[in-house]
Amino acid sequence: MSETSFTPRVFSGIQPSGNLHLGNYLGALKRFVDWQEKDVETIYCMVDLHAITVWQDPAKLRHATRELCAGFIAAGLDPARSILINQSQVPEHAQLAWIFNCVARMGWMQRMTQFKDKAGKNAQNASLGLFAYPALMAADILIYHATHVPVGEDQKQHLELTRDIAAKFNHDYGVDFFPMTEPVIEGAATRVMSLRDGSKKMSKSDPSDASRINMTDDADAIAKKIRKAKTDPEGLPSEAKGLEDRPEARNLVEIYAAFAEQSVDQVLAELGGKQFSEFKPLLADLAVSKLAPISAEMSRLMDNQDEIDRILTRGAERARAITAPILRRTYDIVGMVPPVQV
Ligand code: AQP
Repeated sequence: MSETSFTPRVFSGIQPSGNLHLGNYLGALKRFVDWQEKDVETIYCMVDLHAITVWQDPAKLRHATRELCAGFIAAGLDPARSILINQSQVPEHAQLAWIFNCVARMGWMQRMTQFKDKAGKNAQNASLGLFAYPALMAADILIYHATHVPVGEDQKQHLELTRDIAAKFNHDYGVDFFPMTEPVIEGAATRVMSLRDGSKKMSKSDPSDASRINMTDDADAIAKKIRKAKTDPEGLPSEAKGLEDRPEARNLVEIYAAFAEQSVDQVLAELGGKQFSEFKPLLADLAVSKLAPISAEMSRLMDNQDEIDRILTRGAERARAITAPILRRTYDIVGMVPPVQV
């Protein structure tokens, strides 16, 4: 295990907290598939230990974890080419997280905007796990010595903290053991916004179902949500700067661009001048053509949950071949006595 050069390796995860949505798909899942197609090792995780930082009904959590695995596969992840894992089945994530809890500083955590957003006004009543979330996320990534992490824009701050934790660990112990991971935030829709309010990101926990397109929505529901999406009275501009200060309009154009694999400028060169009454049906058709097959495949896969459980068990075995030696070496660096044969 080299401590100075790191082989490219991709890791990322999604919480199985239900309502997997278009933002998760365009910002994360679709990018995961792109990386799988490159000549690099890819590891993707259903981060159930993160999900329980806020209350989860146990039966719903189990269902959401299997459904998320079905979503990964339906979107194009191949368990033979990518390692697909359920975080709690690979105990080294939580073990390294404890070490990182002792490396990260309280002040760093207090600056995390996601904690402030999720804890809201009642931060004293938030779980300790929600506060420590970014240290577990750093462990998820660094237990694989992952070099690249594809995520949506909202995770940028957590990835900067991952680098801070790696740098402090390396510095405190005088080693070059953990890599400086690169966040990979790319594509036309790195921050998909709510369909009801262009100033809020599309989110699993938004109480309004109309605010998001769920990956389990059928064609009718997708088309209806796009038809009802908030817009402004103007039509589409012919270039991107015409979308400034028009968050709802920008959001719909970016979603279109991401599905069409075009830039926003390319979309506007073609469709600029159209009214939203003309654009929305085009967007709905495109979204349905991309999402309906994924949703159908998810429900087919959910009919065979034993197979999903086998995929996750095999994934965990493959993952632990990577994580166990990295944890062992971390413990050695920190000064823990290794077990011996008795
Ligand atoms: N709106 C979004 N646009 C682009 N990317 C997004 N991601 C999430 N929302 C958007 C990306 O999806 C990946 C997994 O996210 P997560 O489930 O781990 O957590 P999250 O970011 O907290 O997702 P939500 O939907 O916002 O959940 P709640 O409502 O529970 O907070 C990440 O790569 C994320 O960037």
